Amino acid sequence: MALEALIFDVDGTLANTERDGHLVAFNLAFKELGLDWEWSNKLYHELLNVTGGQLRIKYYVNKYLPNFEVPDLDAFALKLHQLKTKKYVNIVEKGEMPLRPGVERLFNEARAAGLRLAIATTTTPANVDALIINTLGEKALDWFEIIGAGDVVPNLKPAGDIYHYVLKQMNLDASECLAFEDSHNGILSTNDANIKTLITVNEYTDRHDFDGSIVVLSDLGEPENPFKLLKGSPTKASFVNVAYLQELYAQHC
Ligand code: XBP
Ligand code: MG
Repeated sequence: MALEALIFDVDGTLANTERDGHLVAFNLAFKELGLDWEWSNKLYHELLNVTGGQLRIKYYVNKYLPNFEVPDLDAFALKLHQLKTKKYVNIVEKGEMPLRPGVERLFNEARAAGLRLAIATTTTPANVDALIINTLGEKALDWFEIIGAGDVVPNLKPAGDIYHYVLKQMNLDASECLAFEDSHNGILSTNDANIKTLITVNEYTDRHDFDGSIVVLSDLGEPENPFKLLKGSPTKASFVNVAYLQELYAQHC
């Protein structure tokens, strides 16, 4: 077997979308619907354990607002979430959501090396398209053979469904791929699909359990801005490039 493809999570992995995008968008949507809810960054740390915006809203209502009355919580969460998606896309369209260090470079190097690229995320498809278009340009949508997103599968992460779906669509075995994740729910999902995984942490996930990962890094790094190795064997690499991925693949796959 050889390394054929790289599969990327989106939120927290490609960009810091949670703090600067999703959280802001949720609060804007609450305000516009006249709700007096405001999620703090501290509360959002907890709410992020629930993947998927609609499920997150319902978890919040059930846990924190037991007296909140609404005829149909599912319908309410759906409407609120649709507004939140619009707000999120607006934020991304303003160009306020840069990619994390090394992401664009690695996409380019991987494509040049003939590696196949895909995305596996629980976020809403419109969010992924907006992020890619506004950071890399419309053409970059074609860089990804499959953009597996949202409820295209029955169970969101931590279930492995989205990774199984992407592998099937690409006709690849898990052993031919590496995945990139940032969270405990993400590694549970790739573990379920048996895909070896690199982690880049962020402020919400730096204390998460990443059991099963092959390496945990601060970020992908750049030649002049090395990553910090948080877990895994030190090598000469100071930023993630195709040579480093091949080295990790040879060691772990
Ligand atoms: C991302 C999520 C998403 C976003 C919100 O998880 O959990 O729910 O927070 O997106 P991952 P939506 O990075 O593991 O894919 O509101 O569109 O669901
Ligand atoms: Mg993520």
